[in-house]
Amino acid sequence: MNIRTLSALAGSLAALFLATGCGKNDSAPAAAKSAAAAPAAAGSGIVLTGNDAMKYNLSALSLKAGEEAKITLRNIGTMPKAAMGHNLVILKPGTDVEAFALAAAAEPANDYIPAALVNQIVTHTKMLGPKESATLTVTLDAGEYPFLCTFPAHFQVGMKGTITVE
Ligand SMILES: [Cu+2]
Repeated sequence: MNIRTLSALAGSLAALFLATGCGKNDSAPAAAKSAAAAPAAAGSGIVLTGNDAMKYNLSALSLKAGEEAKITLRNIGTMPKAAMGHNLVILKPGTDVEAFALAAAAEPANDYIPAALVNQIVTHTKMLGPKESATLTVTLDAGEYPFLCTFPAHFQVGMKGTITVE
């Protein structure tokens, strides 16, 4: 069944429900859910999501010092990458995050990674579009590591947090 058939089917189902006044229409959401669930299988570990409201689902992460960990970022939004991309940039302890975010926002040609400040980065994902995901594998020493999304204004709206490693 192709997309056109599906949407035609969804359309006629919606028309049917409108006509009959029946409010139960779980067929279309079920299809959407199974499509969105696919990236969840991207390995174990911490799953961080970013959405169209410029929010991560988590702001405080905890890891054990010296232990390898996987952190996956999933963009669960639907807006185009050019308008609502998300990344995950982990910075070294003590970094001036605000200054970093400002410098990053000025470098769209570099995927919003500030070339002059790469020495402040532990690791980072690429900028992700809707339904994309990326996994970082890290082994960190004890400390407080700031993280953020460097898409313009997202840090200022709250796409930031701290990884506490003990
Ligand atoms: Cu973002």
